[in-house]
Amino acid sequence: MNGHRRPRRRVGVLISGSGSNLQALIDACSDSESPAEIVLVISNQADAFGLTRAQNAGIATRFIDHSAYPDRTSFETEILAALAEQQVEIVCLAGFMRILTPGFVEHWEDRMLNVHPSLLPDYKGLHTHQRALDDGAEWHGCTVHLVRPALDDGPLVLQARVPVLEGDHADNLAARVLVQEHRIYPLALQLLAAGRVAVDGDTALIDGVKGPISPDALREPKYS
Ligand code: NHR
Ligand code: GAR
Repeated sequence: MNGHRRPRRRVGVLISGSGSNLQALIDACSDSESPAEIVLVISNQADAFGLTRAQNAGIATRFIDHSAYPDRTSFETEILAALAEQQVEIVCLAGFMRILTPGFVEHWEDRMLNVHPSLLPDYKGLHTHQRALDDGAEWHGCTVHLVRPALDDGPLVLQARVPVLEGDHADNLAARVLVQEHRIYPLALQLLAAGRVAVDGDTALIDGVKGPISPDALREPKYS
């Protein structure tokens, strides 16, 4: 089975919470055609529901408690050891709530993805949905990007837009965006794992096309 294909890229996912994006990644990687395989899920919160999701899928899990370490670097050294032990090649942040030091980020340069609930570079940081509403934005959305040391920075890979509707509140707007996160995050991981993402400075190239691109663009002939 699969003997004629490249081995799957080994993926580690870092979480802190419910992990609905983790579930979307797990579901996509369960496809026998997936170029990516999730081999480890690490949480810095003991009670993160994402750990249960991983266990239910037969994926190895680790709880690494940041508060048990004197500083960020020693916490990250433990994460790096766990990732190395499982021979992880690509890291996905999925609601992981600890800022990573430049040393960790540089170790995973162009091999670490994050999903952010805005159309980056708009609305870096927190409370993105409320800020889009407060600005009267017509469009909002989400982005998958390669992680660089600066927060919510880095080459943009995929972006999905959602309309802001009359009467929207942050909660229902967030729910509409989350549906799209669950669509673009697995797609971006598949693209990276398949070697279809290149990086030129601050720009990601997806099959040679400058990112961010829309998931719909992947259905155009040049991508298939
Ligand atoms: N690290 C780097 N270097 N770059 C990014 O873009 C990162 C990152 C680490 C996490 C995710 C991001 C998010 O999902 C992420 C992106 C946590 C914080 C934060 O302030 C900021 C951004 C993100 C996640 N964390 C506090 C800290 O001191 C702790 C907050 C808490 O524990 O609740 O690390 O939004
Ligand atoms: C997602 O909406 C993700 O984009 C957001 O947190 C949620 C995590 O959900 N991330 C940020 O706000 C980053 N600043 P999940 O744990 O169910 O995947």
